[in-house]
Amino acid sequence: MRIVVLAGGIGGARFLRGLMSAAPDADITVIGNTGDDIHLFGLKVCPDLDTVMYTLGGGIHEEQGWGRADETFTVKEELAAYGVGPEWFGLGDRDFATHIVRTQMMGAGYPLSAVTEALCARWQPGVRLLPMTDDRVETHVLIDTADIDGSAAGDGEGRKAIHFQEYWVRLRASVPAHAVVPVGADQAKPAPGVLEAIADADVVLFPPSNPVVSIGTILAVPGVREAIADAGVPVVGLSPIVGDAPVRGMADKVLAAVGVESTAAAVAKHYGSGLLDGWLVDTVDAGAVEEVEAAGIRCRAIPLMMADLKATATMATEALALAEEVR
Ligand code: GDP
Ligand code: FO1
Ligand code: CA
Repeated sequence: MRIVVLAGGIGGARFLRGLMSAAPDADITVIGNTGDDIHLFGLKVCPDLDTVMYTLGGGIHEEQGWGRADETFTVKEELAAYGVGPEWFGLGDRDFATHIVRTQMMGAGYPLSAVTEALCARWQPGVRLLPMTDDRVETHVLIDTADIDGSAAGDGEGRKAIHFQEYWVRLRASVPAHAVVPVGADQAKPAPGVLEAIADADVVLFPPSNPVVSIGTILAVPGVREAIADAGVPVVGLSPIVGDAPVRGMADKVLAAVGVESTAAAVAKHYGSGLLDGWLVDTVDAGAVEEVEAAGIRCRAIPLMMADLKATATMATEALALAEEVR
């Protein structure tokens, strides 16, 4: 079976582990979000691609969910000693090597998709990991300047767009987001293999990744949403919202920015029945099943906490079973 998964970072990567355990013979292509990518110290950093690669390749910091296991921060400390920041973004020594290799290859003319393949030759994630695009896309978040500089609201300072990583990592999503813009997405082309993988898929899965800044950004690359709709295969998602809140992260803040409530049903309806055929919600949200089905999306309530590999594999099995049901 050929499975295409649209993935962000931690939610996507952890789900993929369960999927690989539930369907060991499946041919899995992961289309990874690159809207979180950021250039720091002259290096290109791809947090979500790296989170998937390290998680499936056995190099992830398990508790943290991102970055390398057994990490040290000597380079970051030395940079800080020169007064060179940003200090709010924790790049470790081992992780730095990945960004150096990536940036060096890109400087030599290789596209991100080829670089990702080269990095995966080391990590052997067991899936085909494709960036959503080889073009530069950067998610920016529109905030009120007054919320961060202490100036009085309405004093003419207005609003400004900041990089998504600054919004999440530096500000911890502590101020309202008024808009989320995947800058460059409208001009981006799907990376080689992306549209082909979707067209050849037997099923498309949306893991419990962030619906706005992970899956939403991938769907913002022209052609991707259309290819999924045109593939004519079951599209099944799992809710990242459990009990009306994200399990972790800032999905509630960025959902508010796009006018969507933080509920499992609202996220399903945000994707819409034109895209989504099936939706899994957590048992605590069983009350949402009727509302989702009324919107034309088949829905089931099952435990959706990825507490361990067994629980996550069961989620993946249920997602594949729902796909067969709607096929
Ligand atoms: P990120 O790029 O690291 O933020 O990762 P993703 O976009 O792939 O996934 C983030 C989403 O995963 C968040 O909105 C979380 O609510 C969701 N998430 C994390 N752990 C779990 C879990 O155990 N169960 C469910 N249902 N969602 C989860
Ligand atoms: N997340 C943090 O909360 N703080 C960090 O300092 C941080 C550094 C970092 C470095 C490399 C990397 O691949 C990921 C990193 N992340 C960090 C995680 C990541 O930027 C975000 O959690 C996700 O992209 C949110 O969607
Ligand atoms: Ca991310």
